[in-house]
Amino acid sequence: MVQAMRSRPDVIYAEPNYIRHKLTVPNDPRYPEQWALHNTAQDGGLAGNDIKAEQAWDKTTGSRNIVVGVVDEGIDISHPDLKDNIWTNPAEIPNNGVDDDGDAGRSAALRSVAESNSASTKLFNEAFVLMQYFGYLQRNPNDPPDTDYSGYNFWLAKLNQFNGDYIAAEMVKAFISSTEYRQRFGPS
Ligand SMILES: [Ca+2]
Ligand SMILES: [Ca+2]
Repeated sequence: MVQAMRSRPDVIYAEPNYIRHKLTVPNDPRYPEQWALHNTAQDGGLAGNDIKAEQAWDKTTGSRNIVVGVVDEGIDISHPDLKDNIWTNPAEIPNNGVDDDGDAGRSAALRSVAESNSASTKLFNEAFVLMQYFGYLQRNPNDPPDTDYSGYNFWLAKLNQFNGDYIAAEMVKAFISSTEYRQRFGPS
């Protein structure tokens, strides 16, 4: 048909009227509920307000050569959408009591750093002082009156000096009796 049309002298060009279908949409029965991936206003939102996943899947659905690490509390490795795609360590034979790939030393070292007292004290102290600013003063530590983190750094140094003992460092007391706190929340 197209050939016949093309061979006519009065036709400049002829193209088939291609019918295109989306091929790369998940077969998950609950996929239509995923408005964040493809928003058809199914949840009362604005159609098209989504991350354009289908347009991206039309270009690529990824590669098995790319391994994505997800830090989470757990994953259902028997989930039908995941079970064929979960990475397993080909060099490690599970449950044989042997460290086949010889990485036990490295993971033990990482674990001891992560669980060390000094690492957790350091993180605790930083988080605690931030909590003082966000929680008690309800401000960004870099907002006035300290435009250069000097207040935050002062309290962090103090808490470090007391090895994280915020009671001995009288931190909560100092914060709730501070002028800034009183101005915001009245006398304590
Ligand atoms: Ca093993
Ligand atoms: Ca191992």
